[in-house]
Amino acid sequence: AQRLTGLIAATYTPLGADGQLRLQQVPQMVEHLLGSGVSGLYVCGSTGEGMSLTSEERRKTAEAYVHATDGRVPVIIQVGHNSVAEARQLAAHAQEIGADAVSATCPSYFKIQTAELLVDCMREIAGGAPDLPFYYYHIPALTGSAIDILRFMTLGAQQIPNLFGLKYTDTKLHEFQQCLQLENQRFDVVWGCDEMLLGALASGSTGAIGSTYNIAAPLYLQIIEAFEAGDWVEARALQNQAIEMINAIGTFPFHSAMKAILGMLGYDFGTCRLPQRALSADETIRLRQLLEKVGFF
Ligand code: NAY
Repeated sequence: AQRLTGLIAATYTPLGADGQLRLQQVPQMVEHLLGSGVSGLYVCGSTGEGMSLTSEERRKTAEAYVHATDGRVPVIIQVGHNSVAEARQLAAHAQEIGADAVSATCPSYFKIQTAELLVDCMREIAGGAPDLPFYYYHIPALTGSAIDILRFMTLGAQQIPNLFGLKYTDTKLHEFQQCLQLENQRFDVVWGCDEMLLGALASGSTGAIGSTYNIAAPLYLQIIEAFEAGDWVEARALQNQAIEMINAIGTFPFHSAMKAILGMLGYDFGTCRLPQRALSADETIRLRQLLEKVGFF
């Protein structure tokens, strides 16, 4: 399998006014993303509200993105679930429909305390899609499991045949850098914090998965370009623009605000499902004003 490179958009899941899936919006979004320079899709993650969908909805959403993408860029399906058995079935489905990779969070209701136990969970899930590369999705702020990620990857290298990499969604750049070095740099470690992309590039990142790549891929591609050209002043100024944009969005419930922005851009993806709340009409106006102030619109 090939490593992921460039910007991977963590896709949104389109919902209608009735709160149900509205997957006819997917092809148009995929064209927008590929046209804006995105080089992969990460489906049903945090951004895609994977945890708020039924398994049937997750399968349909995965199918819609895989079919619309039609092999042009890699599509990774996030299958994490509190039920390890359910996650394994979702992984098997991802392999069946021709996805390019599978990724999973750990169960999070019962907290995982040790790297050994996490290996047991992930071996079970990754085994559902034995022919696909598997990426553990490390996002301790949301799962609440504080395991030693370096130890997990070291053990996983021996015990999970298709463990290919890691989606690293934490802010510890030094730990991220060490993950890249592990086992003779064997793992594809993908960065997950858009506001720190430049720092991650400096630490050796070659791929990043994020939500704001849905709306601002060209800005982030400019950061990568400036970084590669060694133009640090420019790279910092561009990253600063991204930070200001993210801070404006983060004034509101993040993913609901992102879905509101998609609407402003002409992609009606509805709003987020419970337990996330929608923005009020007034908040949507303020969001637009804040984004105008930072130069996004
Ligand atoms: C996903 O959808 O699974 C992700 O890729 C998560 C990455 C995002 N983190 C969260 C918690 O949503 O893109 C980031 C994040 O939205 C961004 O850095 C702004 O904080």
